Amino acid sequence: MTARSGASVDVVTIGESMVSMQPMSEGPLAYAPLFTRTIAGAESNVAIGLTRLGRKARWIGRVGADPFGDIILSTLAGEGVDVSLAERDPSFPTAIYFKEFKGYGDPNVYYYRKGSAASRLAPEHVKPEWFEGARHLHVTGITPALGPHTADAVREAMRQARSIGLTVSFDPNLRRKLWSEEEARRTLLSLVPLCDLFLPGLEEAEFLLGERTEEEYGQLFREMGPKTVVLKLGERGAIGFEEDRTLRVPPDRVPRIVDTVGAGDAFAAGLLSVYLEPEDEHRFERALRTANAMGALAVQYRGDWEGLPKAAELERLLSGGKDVTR
Ligand code: KDG
Repeated sequence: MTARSGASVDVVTIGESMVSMQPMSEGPLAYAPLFTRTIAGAESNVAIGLTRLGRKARWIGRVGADPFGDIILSTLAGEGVDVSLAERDPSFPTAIYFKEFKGYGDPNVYYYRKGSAASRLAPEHVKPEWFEGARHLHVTGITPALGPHTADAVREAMRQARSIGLTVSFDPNLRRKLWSEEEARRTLLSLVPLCDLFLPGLEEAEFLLGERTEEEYGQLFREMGPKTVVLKLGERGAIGFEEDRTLRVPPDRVPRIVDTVGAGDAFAAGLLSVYLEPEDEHRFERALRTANAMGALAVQYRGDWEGLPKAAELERLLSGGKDVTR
C-alpha cells in the first residue's frame, strides 16, 4: 500500500457497534446477576486498536437516537476515534449483545440486533465524504449479514473507496448466528475481489474454499484479486502471502486466555498500523509480528478492546523490554 499524500485519516471503518453486556461471573448467562457494560463491534474494535497505536481512525456506523447510541458514540470519541460522520436513526434502536463465559473455549454470544439502526444501512447512505482525506478502508463480513441492503452497501463502499485511490482490507469475520451458510459463502466470496488485503482465519478459509493446504488458500485467494492475503492460524501464528513471498510467523506467548472475542480485530489493527508505514523490505514481516502480538494481548483481557496497548507499550513488548510497574 502506498500513502495518499495529504491524508488526514489513516483508516475508515464501517460497521455496527453494539452495547456489550458482560457477566461478572462465569457460568450460564441465565444465572448471571451482575454485568459490566461496554461496547463492541468488530470494526470499531479495529478503529480503537489503531487509535491506541497512534493512527487516525474514522468509524462510520448507524446507531439509534437512544441512550445506547449515546454510549457508543461517547466511548468511541473518548478513545479518540472520529465519529463525526456516524449517523443516528430515530426510527430504529441501537443493538445490544451479551457474552457468556463458560470457563472454557470461546465465549458464547447472544445478539439483539435484528432491525437495529445499523441493519438499515443501504448503498444510498454511502457518501464520498466518508473517504475524504483517508488512506485506507477496512470492512468485515459482519456488516453484509445484518440487513437486506447491507451487503450492497459494503460493496458500494469498497468500490467508492478504491475508485478514489484508497486501499481496502476485508476480514470475513464469519458469524454463523447471523445468516445461512450458503448466503454467507456466496456473499463473502463476492467481496474478496474488491479488497487489496484479505484476512481470513484458517476455519474461514476452509468454509469459503473447502479443505486445502495453507499455501493453496494463499494462492487461490490471491488469484481472486487481493494483492496480499494473511491467514490467521490462531495458536500457530499467521502466514502471509504477498507477491512471490510466503512468510510464516510464530505465535506470541499467551500465558492465559481470558476472552478470545476481539482477537481478530486486534490482529487487523496491528497489521494495518504497520501497513500504513512507508514500504520497505521488512514491512511485511513487521506487520505480521505486530498483528500477532496484538492478537495475543487481546485474548488476555476481558472485553474486545479494553486491553489493547498503546504504541509505546507494544514497542516495549515487541523488543522484549519490561514495563516498570512499581
Ligand atoms: O470481532 C469481535 C466482534 O465479534 C464483537 O465485537 C461483536 O461485532 C461483533 C459481532 O458482530 O460479533
